[in-house]
Amino acid sequence: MKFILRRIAWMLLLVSGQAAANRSINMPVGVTDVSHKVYNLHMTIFWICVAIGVVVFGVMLYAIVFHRKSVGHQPAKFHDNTKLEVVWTIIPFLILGAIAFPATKTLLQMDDVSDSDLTIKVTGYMWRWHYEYLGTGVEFMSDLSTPYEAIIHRAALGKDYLREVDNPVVVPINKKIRFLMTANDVIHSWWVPELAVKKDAIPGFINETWTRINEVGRYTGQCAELCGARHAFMPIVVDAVSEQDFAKWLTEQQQMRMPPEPSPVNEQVSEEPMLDAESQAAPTAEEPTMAPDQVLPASTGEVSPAPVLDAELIEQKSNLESNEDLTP
Ligand SMILES: [Cu+2]
Repeated sequence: MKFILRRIAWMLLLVSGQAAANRSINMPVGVTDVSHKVYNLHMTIFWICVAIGVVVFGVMLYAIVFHRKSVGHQPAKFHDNTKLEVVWTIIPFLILGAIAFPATKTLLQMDDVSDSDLTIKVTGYMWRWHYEYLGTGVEFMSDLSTPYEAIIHRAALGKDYLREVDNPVVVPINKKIRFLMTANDVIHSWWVPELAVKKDAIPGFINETWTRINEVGRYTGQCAELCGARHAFMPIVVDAVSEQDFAKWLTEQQQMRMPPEPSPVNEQVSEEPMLDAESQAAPTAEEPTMAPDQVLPASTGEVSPAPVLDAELIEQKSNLESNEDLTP
């Protein structure tokens, strides 16, 4: 008996020692207030589970060892013991209540996207991410930048193997950043553990989430929804920078995207309206095609039907009226 107990004690010591030495087996504490709360919640519930485990298995082991039949114990008879049944219903209920209260509070905070300073629309593609900084004109694709030779192990693996992209998402620290998540083909999931953000990107739906990063740094993540052959090759890189650096970066990006000055030659040629995919996709401010309340999709993510223009309505109405004239 002593031998078994000593073995269990050694195993527990070993596991806890390893956990302390290598914290990476646990979830990261993260760099946002919400991530700290999520981590603390996780640890609280973990220790509650440990305590329950120790008590339950302790009682079981004690009963098995000291009340075994071979030492002459008779089984106790406590069928239909109301007191006991009430106690073992109330105790788990109280424990669950104690867990549910802080958990719900944190979940509600994670869900509150109001009063954001910046909104970034994130679209998942097979197999890359697209970022659009709403209202700034800045948008870009973010692709894996690990060389193909490294992926097929014909070149040395870099420090950020499969964790590097050509265009990272740049965000300011200490600002509430709202993310609108959607996808263009299949379901993806935008997951950056250190921001405690993991949200599904679903075609035809818009999910919302937010973050406020406390520390400057580079935070990496990956797609967390099995989305096809190159699911493992669509990493996420978030560069959190100071507010000044972000303003500088944004201005640079905007200048890069400025349309070239129209030359006289171009003006003569471009009499016919240009119909490229982009100009069709993004209506300009001069040609509103949406009613003001339809500019932002509802949080249910349903796509609003295309609004009917006044001219079309008038035409439909006159058609109806002329049909009515023809009916006998
Ligand atoms: Cu994906």
